[in-house]
Amino acid sequence: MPEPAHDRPKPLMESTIGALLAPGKGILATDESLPTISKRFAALNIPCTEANRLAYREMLFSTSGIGDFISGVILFDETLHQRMSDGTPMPEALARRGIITGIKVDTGTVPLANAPHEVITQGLDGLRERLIIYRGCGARFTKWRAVLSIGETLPSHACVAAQANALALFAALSQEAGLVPLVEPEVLMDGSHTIERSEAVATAVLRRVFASLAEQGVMLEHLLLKVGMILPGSRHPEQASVAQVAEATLRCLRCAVPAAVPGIVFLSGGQGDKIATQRLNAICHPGNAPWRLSFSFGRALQAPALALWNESGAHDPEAQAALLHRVQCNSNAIKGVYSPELEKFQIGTSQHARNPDHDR
Ligand code: 5MM
Repeated sequence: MPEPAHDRPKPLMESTIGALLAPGKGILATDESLPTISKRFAALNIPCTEANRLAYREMLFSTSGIGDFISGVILFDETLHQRMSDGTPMPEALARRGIITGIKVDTGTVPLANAPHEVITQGLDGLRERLIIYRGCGARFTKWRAVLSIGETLPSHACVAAQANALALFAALSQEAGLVPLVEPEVLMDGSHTIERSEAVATAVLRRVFASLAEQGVMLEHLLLKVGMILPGSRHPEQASVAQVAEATLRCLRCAVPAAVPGIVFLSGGQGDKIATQRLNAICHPGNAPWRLSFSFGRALQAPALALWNESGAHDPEAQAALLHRVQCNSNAIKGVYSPELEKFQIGTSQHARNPDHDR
């Protein structure tokens, strides 16, 4: 029988949350599953071999100075068990840079029965046992992504309820293991819907997710929420201003997310890297919210670095400078002090390389 909520391992989760939400720092999502990383590599004609996946991720994590702006990295199962080229296990290499290891624990999506256009996220079978292994390997937080689409009649109540229930079961099991769950209900931006519809759907989804979390006895103080910004559909003819996106996003979150949740981190969801940073800056203006706000971007942090990456190299100064620039810009954004002017001043990694203890 699981321990009752009040007996669960709280100090570890509290210190993990405190470190993940450190001022000026965010989370780097590098938990692309095999199909997703294959797609990203294929777009640049990079062979998707295990050696290339390792070299690419080693390049990202060994960027000098990254620990100044990144508090946590989300890994895919394969990466958690890999070693850097000097033999250091991945979680240890990250810890040396002051970065906490997180792990994607869902196993992807399959079509939802009786709902031809919707999916359900899998991975609950055997999760309790896997979490013990992940914690033993050094992971301190977990992530589960539920995907929901907007269409004329989508998402269905059945899909929202099933995804919310799976997220809550995942979160309860993670907390039982002393791992902080990153609860990610992602409403995709694909479609031609308006920003108003996007806000209404996201609000309804979040309300259902928090109802399910309550049903499963999940401690709100010991989880982080990962969500998308409220945007019009990517095929909607009118795009929204940065201010409109920030207003709609904050209104949605205030209506649906209890203040007991310590932090909300944003995914980028296919937005361009610079516009994602501008919108993050507008959302995170100080005093805007009862929760700490930050980023957990995948594509919007990695895209410029991946485009520059020389596939042979686990140490590629140009790609690393591009990554460092993006994490620094987003660090400014969560303090509300980013301006597009900063894009002109991409710093190189060399200034950090002068001090070998910089990341510790
Ligand atoms: C990095 O991609 C993550 C895993 O996606 P798949 O299961 O599809 O391979 C994804 O969950 C990611 O963490 C979030 O969507 C944030 O990434 P973006 O690119 O949306 O910021």
